[in-house]
Amino acid sequence: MKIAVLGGDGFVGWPTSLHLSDAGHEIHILDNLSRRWIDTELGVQSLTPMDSIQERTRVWHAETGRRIHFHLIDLAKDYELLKGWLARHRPDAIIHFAEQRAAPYSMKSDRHKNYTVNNNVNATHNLLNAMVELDLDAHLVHLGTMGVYGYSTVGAAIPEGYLPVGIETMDGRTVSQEILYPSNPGSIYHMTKCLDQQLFAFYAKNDGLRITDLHQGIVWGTHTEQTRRHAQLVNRFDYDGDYGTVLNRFLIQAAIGYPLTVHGTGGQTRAFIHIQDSVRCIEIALKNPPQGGGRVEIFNQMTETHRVRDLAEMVARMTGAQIAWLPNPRKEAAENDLVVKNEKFLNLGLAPTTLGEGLLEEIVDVAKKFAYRVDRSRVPAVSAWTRDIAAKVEHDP
Ligand code: USQ
Repeated sequence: MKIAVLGGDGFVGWPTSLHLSDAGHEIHILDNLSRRWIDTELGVQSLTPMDSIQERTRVWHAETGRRIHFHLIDLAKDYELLKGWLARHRPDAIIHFAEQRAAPYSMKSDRHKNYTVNNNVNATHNLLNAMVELDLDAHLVHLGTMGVYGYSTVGAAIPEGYLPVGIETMDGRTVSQEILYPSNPGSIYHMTKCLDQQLFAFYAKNDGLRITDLHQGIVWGTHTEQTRRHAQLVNRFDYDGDYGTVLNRFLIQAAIGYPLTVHGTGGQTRAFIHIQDSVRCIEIALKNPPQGGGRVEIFNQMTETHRVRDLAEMVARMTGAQIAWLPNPRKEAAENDLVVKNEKFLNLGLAPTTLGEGLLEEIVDVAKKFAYRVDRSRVPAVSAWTRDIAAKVEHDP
């Protein structure tokens, strides 16, 4: 297939591009390199030394003989450029990662809230709009988030996107209907993914676009089979308070002798998936496009759930690290349970990589290797969800 990977220079986009190129597909990365600009804005860098996208694709070609094409396009701002590119290339499938993905970054300031909403919502809408205008019947696979559901399960498992409900009619009958699971975002970033869901539902219904939305959990790990092949193919690996995600942060913190930064009681339960499974799931989704019919296909892309404090205790046992119990900069439930259905990927052949498989040590080793690149002052998470919380977090020693 000819596949456009929008946001193919990012944390999941890059290993996905390599995985699909390796599988024989013709890959075109469209990216505005915003993630690299945000590193510059924040004054942080990936723990792993990353080369330019042009250099990465050159090395991939030298290693494998396969080409990955790169096109510098801002989806949110350059509608005509995007439309022109799609008109010329008419890809068979489009994978859409091209959004600002960090919840703390999205809550930093009014400017960051505006940026995240404008960037994410415009990127998604520009893409859908152009596909209809060009009569492009490509399968669109979008990377969504488990965060669209919120994290309280009221004792029931979260289904894969849709919820059957019974509605009482005026004449006293009960009719059943299927609705999108009620969205309950916990940050501006997560809210943009809820808005994406509405855009997808409309364009699938109105224009018959074939869309798959993958509600992914928190990714852990950094390497995939392909990024291991050459030092310059390495994936990015974030440790800072805005972009580093919880388990990867704990592992890096353990490697540099920094106390593990648990927010609050660490009672938050979240869904997780290893980066290798993430790229496999995307391939499985590509191979199983929806047949149309006006309904968006939704998968829960996660393999395990864990409580934050259990992860911290596990990493502490494994490495001898200390745990720091910190005031929570976020507005979120202190404790929650979470049960998630993920049968669709399992039925399509996904064999999950779990925490128990020795990969945690590998991540600590990667972190130790590049520990000299860590700026310890950038480890704390300082983006607060409200002014009240900011005042508390600042005043708590
Ligand atoms: N947390 C800590 N200590 C830390 C960092 C985080 O206790 O040092 C806690 C947070 O308070 C939160 C939980 O760990 O309760 C998860 O935080 P996270 O930063 O690992 O994940 P999140 O902000 O939810 O976002 C990440 C990705 C996002 C993706 C999402 C999937 O950045 O792109 O959509 O995970 S999910 O969480 O399932 O919605």
